[in-house]
Amino acid sequence: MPHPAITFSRAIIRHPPPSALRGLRAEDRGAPDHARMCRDHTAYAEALERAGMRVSVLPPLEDFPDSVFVEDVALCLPEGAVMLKPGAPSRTGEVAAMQPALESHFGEIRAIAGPGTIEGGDILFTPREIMVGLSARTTREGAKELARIVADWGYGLRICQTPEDVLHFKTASGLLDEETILATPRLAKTGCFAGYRVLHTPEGEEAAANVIRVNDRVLMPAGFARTAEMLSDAGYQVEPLRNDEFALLDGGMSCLSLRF
Ligand code: CIR
Repeated sequence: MPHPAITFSRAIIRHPPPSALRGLRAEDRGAPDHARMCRDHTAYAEALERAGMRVSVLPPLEDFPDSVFVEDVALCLPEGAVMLKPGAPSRTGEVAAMQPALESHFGEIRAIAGPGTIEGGDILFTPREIMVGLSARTTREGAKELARIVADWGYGLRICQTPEDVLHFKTASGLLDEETILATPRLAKTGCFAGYRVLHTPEGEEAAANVIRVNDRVLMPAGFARTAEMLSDAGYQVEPLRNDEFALLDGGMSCLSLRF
């Protein structure tokens, strides 16, 4: 099994509120079922724990239907946390609600002031660099502000392009180890992963790209047998998790946690 890219010991997640039924979605394929969402969320937390993380579960925020997708509001780095600035107006208030939870873990908290916007789903942190995909949620100004904010921590930031009609850069990619990325062929074709080893999602399984490497295992959405087999054949310990309800809101493995 290839070495993990980064090791994690803690995760922060937030309980899905009943209002999640009204969460944002690119295409309406029906509302998620709240009870099933809670069940899958618990299973996700347990999977993080099995991977060796201590998981803090924050209370639900009824005023913010998408607040279960905590990844979008902060970037957690070893040197400190950066509060981000969602491009979706209904999600702006989630940032202030998250900050107190991070203050107990990080000595330094910085923040994107705007006017640019940037969501965590568009940020792929690798041991070499921070990649940011511009999207309908993440602007060039937002990416450039993040670059300025993390420069004195020694990080280089590379701006890429999230494919059109794809919510986030990491909807179509996930880091598997320090040099390997799982990506949809459409995103990989842009050349943004030059210098990395890239594994492509099989045709028809593009929705499996949003995996997360957590210490000794890869968490991935269940129901993508060919991707699971490909990753397993490549030496990864794969843990498929039910994600149908979150997928109705365009959410996947990475969005549900902040890991550090
Ligand atoms: C949204 O549209 O903002 C949510 N329904 C889904 C956010 C998913 N987040 C992520 O991929 N990082």
